[in-house]
Amino acid sequence: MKDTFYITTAIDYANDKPHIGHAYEKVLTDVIARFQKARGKDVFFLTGTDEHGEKVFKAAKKKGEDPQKFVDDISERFRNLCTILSVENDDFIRTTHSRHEEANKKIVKAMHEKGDIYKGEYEGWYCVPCESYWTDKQLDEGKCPECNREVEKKKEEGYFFRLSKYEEDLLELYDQKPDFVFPESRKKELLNRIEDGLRDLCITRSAFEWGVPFPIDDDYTTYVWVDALSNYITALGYPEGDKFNKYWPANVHMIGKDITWFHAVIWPAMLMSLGVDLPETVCAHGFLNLGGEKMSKSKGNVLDPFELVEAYGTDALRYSLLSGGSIGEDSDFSEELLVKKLNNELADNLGNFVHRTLSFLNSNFDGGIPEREEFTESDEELVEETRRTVDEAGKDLEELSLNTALEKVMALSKKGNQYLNANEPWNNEGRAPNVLNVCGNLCKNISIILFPFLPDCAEKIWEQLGIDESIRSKEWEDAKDFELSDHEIGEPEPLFKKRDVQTKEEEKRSQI
Ligand code: ME8
Repeated sequence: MKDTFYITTAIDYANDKPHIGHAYEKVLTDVIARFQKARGKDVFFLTGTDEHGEKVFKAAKKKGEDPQKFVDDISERFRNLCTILSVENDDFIRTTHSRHEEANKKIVKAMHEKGDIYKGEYEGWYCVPCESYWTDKQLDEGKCPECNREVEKKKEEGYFFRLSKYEEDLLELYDQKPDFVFPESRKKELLNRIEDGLRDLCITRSAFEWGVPFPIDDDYTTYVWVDALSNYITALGYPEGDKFNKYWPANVHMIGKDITWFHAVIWPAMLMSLGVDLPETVCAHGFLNLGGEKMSKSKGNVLDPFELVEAYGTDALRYSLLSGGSIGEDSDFSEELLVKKLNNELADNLGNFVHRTLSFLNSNFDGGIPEREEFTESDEELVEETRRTVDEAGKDLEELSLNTALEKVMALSKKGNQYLNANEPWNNEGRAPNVLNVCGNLCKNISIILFPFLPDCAEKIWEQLGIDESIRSKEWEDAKDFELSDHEIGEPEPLFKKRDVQTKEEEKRSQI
């Protein structure tokens, strides 16, 4: 049996349409899922929508819509987002679906049976956008310490989860499992907060709110975070589903840095209460800033991933998201940056190498990759460089360093261009078969290690190389082989079209 690999994204609030931050998280997760498949793992990739809670309810009311209809529409947009981004998720969980609601009730009941839920009263400051309570001490100049927005005083009688009971266990977890939270910098913040003391968590809301009915008391619904976090196991059919037995515990929960507390403290405490194994790693990615500023609707700098795909294509959007910087840090994103990368890196480097190679094969070798003789030193160098890149980029991906892995793939294509320039097959008939054999094979190998990042582009390269499904390997290690020989290729076509660096902003300005 194959090793399994279970990876999830956060489930997105169905209160508004998807933005570029959502696209970023899905693409990051998709790269890891595709890479693990290329490594031979049996991968399960889950994403979905978080459809309950006050924030979603208020958004539906504001539009004058029935909440279920409202979330149905928004959830559909998130599904479409996966499609246009070529994100290959295996399941899409919705928290308003009965498969989730019923399993979530079982989870709350099991925590209750364990003696971890009790009735009490809570008074605190509530932040609706974060769906979180804060104490006086935690507030930042009277505002929410997470998002800096206004909070409201709320007093509620409700049910509490004994989070405080798990304080020691959580500290032990952080001590014993150094990779539980990635990157390291996030761990320190969490440890400080745990060491400050954990308070029990109010896990119910009054029943008129939009949520899963609380299974212990009809007067309440379940707190949206207890509802949402459980998606990672309800989707697998917890408690006895085959998928649960097969894929749990998750290898990676990919989430944004703002929700690390919920995933790295509350979620493991819930799992400890249930007696269920803990996930391997909670990977907290940084935020995308737009033009150096935090993305916000009020600033009007929220970019729509649908518009960007429509304008520049999936590969260009995926590439610009993935090459922004290290996963744990915030990275800058803008339409201008996207176009620059499309022109300078995708078209001028990768597209150029593939097109030069294929066009030369087409016009000089009758549309085929010729046989070759012994490798010369120069050929050998490129072959070795390829094998090193496959190993090193693979290691980077295992360590969740996606941007450096992608840089290495692109550096290999640059090496291909340099090799062509240095060997000048157009001026050297004797060398030409070897050089073109190596370059044809390199195009094939690049497409294998490019596939997790830019699957559409890799498919196009395979097609132009005449490598159909029956002989197409996506296995990572196969990118080390230079075995294509006497092989007929397809029709060469440029992979990328260069674009003007005129963003919508500039367009607007030029119209004034
Ligand atoms: O937090 N850049 O949903 P959400 C990068 N429903 N990532 C960003 C981002 C940005 N500018 N803005 C948001 C929720 N994200 C909950 C999750 S999981 C059990 C429940 C990320 O729609 C954010 O960090 O507000 C989160 O991981 C994801 O997008 C969904 O955010």
